[in-house]
Amino acid sequence: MNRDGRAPAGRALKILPGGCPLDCPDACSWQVEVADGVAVGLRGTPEHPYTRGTLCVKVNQYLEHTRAPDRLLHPLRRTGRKGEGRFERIGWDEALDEIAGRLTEVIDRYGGQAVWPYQGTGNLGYLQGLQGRAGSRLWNTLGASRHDMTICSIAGLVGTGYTLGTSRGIDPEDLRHSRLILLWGCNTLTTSHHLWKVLSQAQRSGAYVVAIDHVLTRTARLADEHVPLNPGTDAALALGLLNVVLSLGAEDRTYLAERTVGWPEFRARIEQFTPRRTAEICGLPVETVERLGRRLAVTRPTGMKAAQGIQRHAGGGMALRTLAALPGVTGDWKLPGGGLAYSTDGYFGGDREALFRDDLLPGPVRSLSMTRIGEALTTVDDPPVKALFVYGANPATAVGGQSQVRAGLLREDLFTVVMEHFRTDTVDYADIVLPATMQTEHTDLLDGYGHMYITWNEPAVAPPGECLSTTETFRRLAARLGLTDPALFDSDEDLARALLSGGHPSLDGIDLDRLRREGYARLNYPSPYVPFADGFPTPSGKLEFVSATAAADGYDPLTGYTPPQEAADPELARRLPLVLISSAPHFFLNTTFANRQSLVRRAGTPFVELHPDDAAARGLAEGALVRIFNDRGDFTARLQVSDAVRRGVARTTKGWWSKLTGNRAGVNATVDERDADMGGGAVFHDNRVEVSAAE
Ligand SMILES: Nc1nc2c(c(=O)[nH]1)N[C@H]1C(S)=C(S)[C@@H](COP(=O)(O)OP(=O)(O)OC[C@H]3O[C@@H](n4cnc5c(=O)[nH]c(N)nc54)[C@H](O)[C@@H]3O)O[C@H]1N2
Ligand SMILES: Nc1nc2c(c(=O)[nH]1)N[C@H]1C(S)=C(S)[C@@H](COP(=O)(O)OP(=O)(O)OC[C@H]3O[C@@H](n4cnc5c(=O)[nH]c(N)nc54)[C@H](O)[C@@H]3O)O[C@H]1N2
Ligand code: SF4
Ligand SMILES: [Mo]
Repeated sequence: MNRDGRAPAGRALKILPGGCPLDCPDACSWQVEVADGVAVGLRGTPEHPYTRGTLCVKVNQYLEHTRAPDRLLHPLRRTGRKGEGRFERIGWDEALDEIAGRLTEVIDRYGGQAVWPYQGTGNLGYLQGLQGRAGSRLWNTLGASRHDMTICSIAGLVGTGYTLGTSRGIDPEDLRHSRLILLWGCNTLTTSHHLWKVLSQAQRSGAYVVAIDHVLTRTARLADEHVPLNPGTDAALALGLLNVVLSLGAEDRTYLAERTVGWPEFRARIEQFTPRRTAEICGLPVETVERLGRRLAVTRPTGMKAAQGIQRHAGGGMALRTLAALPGVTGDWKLPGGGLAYSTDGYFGGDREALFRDDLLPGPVRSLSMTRIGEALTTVDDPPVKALFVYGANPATAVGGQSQVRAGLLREDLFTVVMEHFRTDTVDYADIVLPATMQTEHTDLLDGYGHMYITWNEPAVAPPGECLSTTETFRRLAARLGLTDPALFDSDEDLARALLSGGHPSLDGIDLDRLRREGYARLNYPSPYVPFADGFPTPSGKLEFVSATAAADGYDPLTGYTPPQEAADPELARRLPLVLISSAPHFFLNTTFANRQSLVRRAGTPFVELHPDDAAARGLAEGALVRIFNDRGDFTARLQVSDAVRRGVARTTKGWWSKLTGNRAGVNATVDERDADMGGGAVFHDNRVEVSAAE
């Protein structure tokens, strides 16, 4: 790459390698075409085996997004009241002086832990974003509170960990070898469409694809079968399918004897999930459970994909723990294309600790949960959070318990800095706003949680206005704070080299020079790759149906089914009959792009989708303005009536900024801040509501 070519107009055209930093498992490799210092073209890298030359409907417009008229280009200081979004332009010197002064005051009076670096998923890069915990060296030096990343995939990471000893499953590309593919609540065509190419290739060569989702999604429409189960009942379905497998004697006895722990106990549990009981829990015809169970019993290899959507409830961690156990019974873990693909995060053996530098911490510090920001800002006082540094995140929109979140952000005594690209809902609550670079303007190194490649992102153009990268902002802030540890001033390339030089075998032969030259590299794993051929990284070295680690953490030692809390509560259902699912929007990435007019036009207005029977029971017609509410809060949306959703389920999407839709609040006003069963995960889909006509 980095080739010099000829632009059609005869101008010199440079092509620079990069990659998409957004929170998407596909982690696309891209090429930026630059002419006269201006990015004139962006495309998916044609020869990249996973990107295959395409980006997506959202990121195809990324260059326009970098040049959008509403882009933040200068530091700002608040002039109005918090939440009003009135600011004046200031210079970087003034901004850094004020931040350094306020941080010093807070730390002197309340200690470092009164500072909360609140980093979200806006950028997943190792240098500028979440994977490298950008800024961690500075926050460690100051002894700031640790930010606990609970919002997305943590419950499943913990759950799969009990069974497998790791959350790493199979290489999603290996699903092309599967004969039966179970998609557990993955709307692949929306949330990771490059995987669909792998799945459709398998389908064309005869694989049977099953979409398990209470919504007939775009993906479910293209599957061979759609299984619309009750929300939060996946683990019960998995156990019911295994019950059928056992009744046919199709379990892999050799694998069970040699490679697993706790089979007699797990077998007894599976026996409790008869097809009839399973069908009742899942709200499915008993024939569906039996038919799919028979198919599972006779089809090797069976590959499964589960993502984040299915774990956002009170039994979400357990659901993933049990899904990871299923291929241990069928023996699929030993076959290419068999097993569970959850996350490939963790295959990259980069030396993350060399970036984080936790050795710089002055002592132990507390952790604050990303999803409990409302509670933390309004109730914690040991010490209280006095300075909040938000970057790559939009908590005013993205987090549950929205009214409490906003009450916390309104606190006059809270000093809030937001580093951003655009004036999000959260920016309106900032004291100081800092303009951040976008992906074509800074250096970064990325991996992906849905494939086995790493990517180098070369800055292609100069940042517009006064935008600064995250790394540079923290270097300057460290200097302004009078800190002198050289670790705080490492260049981006120093950081990248430190990350790549840990000596992990996944990186043999991959160094910075090669990455720069080639743009991306596949990590050193064979393809196809059977991950646990040499054993499982559990304490026993085997797949653990019974886990002493889980028991020590206070969980059922045996994997099984934990029902959702609100969704499975019949008492609550009388008053709030609908389970609200707010899944991924097709045209936004979380709340990113919800200000991009061309995408907003295609996304339409905020909607809620109900089954025709549920709409009729409430006297509501298509297009009606409705109020969706529970005891926590409410929001308004346009009604869509469709039998694509199950009775008893209401569907909307995450993403919309309330200020741009003219709404006081969004879906997260109805969502609870409480934790899922494992890892402090979020419960976005364990949320009962009622819907009525809006006044
Ligand atoms: N276009 C787009 N792509 C995205 C994102 C985005 O916002 N927009 N977000 C990105 C991020 S941050 C993430 S974490 C991933 C999420 O990726 P996914 O997990 O694929 O996305 P979701 O839409 O959250 O959930 C997928 C499906 O799960 C279903 N579902 C919800 N609860 C359950 C359940 O209990 N059981 C079953 N079987 N199904 C259930 C929903 O109806 C939905 O169709 O996507 C990433 N990709
Ligand atoms: N109701 C409901 N809510 C949900 C979910 C759901 O399923 N339902 N899903 C949840 C999930 S899975 C996730 S991951 C979270 C996501 O929630 P957040 O982590 O808060 O992510 P975003 O909302 O996309 O906001 C990211 C912001 O980072 C900014 N940004 C991007 N790159 C950079 C950068 O390099 N530097 C700086 N300074 N800023 C940058 C973007 O402009 C954007 O405003 O939302 C969660 N919220
Ligand atoms: S959002 Fe996902 S599919 Fe789109 S360009 Fe980024 S990594 Fe690729
Ligand atoms: Mo996420």
